[in-house]
Amino acid sequence: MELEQIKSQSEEAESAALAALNAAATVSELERLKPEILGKKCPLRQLMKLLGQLDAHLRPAAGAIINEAVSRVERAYQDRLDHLREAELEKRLIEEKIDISLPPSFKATGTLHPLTLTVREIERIFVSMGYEVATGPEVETEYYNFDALNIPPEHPARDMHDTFFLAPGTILRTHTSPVQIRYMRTHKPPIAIIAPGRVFRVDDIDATHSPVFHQVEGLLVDVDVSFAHLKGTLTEFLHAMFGKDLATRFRPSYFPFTEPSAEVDVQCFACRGTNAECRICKGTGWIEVLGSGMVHPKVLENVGLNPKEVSGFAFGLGVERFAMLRYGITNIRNFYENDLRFLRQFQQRW
Ligand code: 2U9
Repeated sequence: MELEQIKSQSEEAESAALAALNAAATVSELERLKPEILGKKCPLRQLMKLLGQLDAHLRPAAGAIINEAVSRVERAYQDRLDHLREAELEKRLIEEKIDISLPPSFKATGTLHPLTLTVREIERIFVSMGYEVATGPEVETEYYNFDALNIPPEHPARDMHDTFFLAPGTILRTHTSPVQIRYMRTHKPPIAIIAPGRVFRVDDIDATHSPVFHQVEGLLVDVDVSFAHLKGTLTEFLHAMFGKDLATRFRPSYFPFTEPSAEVDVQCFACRGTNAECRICKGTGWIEVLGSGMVHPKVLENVGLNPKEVSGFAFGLGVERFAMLRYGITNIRNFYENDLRFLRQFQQRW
């Protein structure tokens, strides 16, 4: 056996191995080929068995020829593997491509009603001052709606012309004050709540009146609550609602459930009192926005509190009136007709 023979057999086996691995078209095909072209029993390594038939001094050279051929096949194998893996990844990336540049299909969502937006704004301001939001039934007893609030049986508000009567002793609530009566019966002072909700009064519909409307009332009861607390709280609220630079004014008034009582005006945000023909304030320079007062001692007694120990203030506002001022709406009917052209103007964008 000659060195030349080993050399030519090695070259043959090497080119067969290289041809086979270059013919493999996929990673898995190539991996399946591996034992056949680089395994212990592959033709190239089998050539080592022929070394015994060579003269001893030729064996190292022959061994080196075979080993170098194996190394080249190993390198070629790795190169081919890298190439096929890359090609397959590239193909997957193209096939599985997601077009993230497409705009989403836009679903039309509902919009919050301007009365809801207004109630939420009022709630946000009072919650920030530590108040809790309380609710209660719309069908009430005459006791909770009137008697507990120091409204006597002969009071005109209790007339059939003003209140919706249901079964004897039950009515549709005319204000949310009964929510606060119920709350005081079940909670001890300190109490700080607002009561938003729907209320009902017999009324003909016109641009500013509706038999169904909404109120937010508020109540604070604790030791040593004074009219100064009422003034400070409501001024803070009106500044947050209408703007810090607007003046406020407290005028004496009367309610059966508060004593003393006050109506609260805010300076006209449209003309600030500079336009005698202003449509918003009717030339007065002031807009009436709140009723308020110190909770009547009788009302505290009616819920089992001692007016010598605790005192409180209360207030009430009409949500429709607030929303009309806030959004410049001139007809209350807009709130209830559900005309989408009206409602869409309050679409929130975020
Ligand atoms: C309790 C005690 C007292 C709530 C109050 C007003 C004044 C008031 C009106 C505003 C516009 C009703 O919607 S409106 O027509 N409300 O002027 N409300 S004090 O007083 C209370 C409430 C609960 C236990």
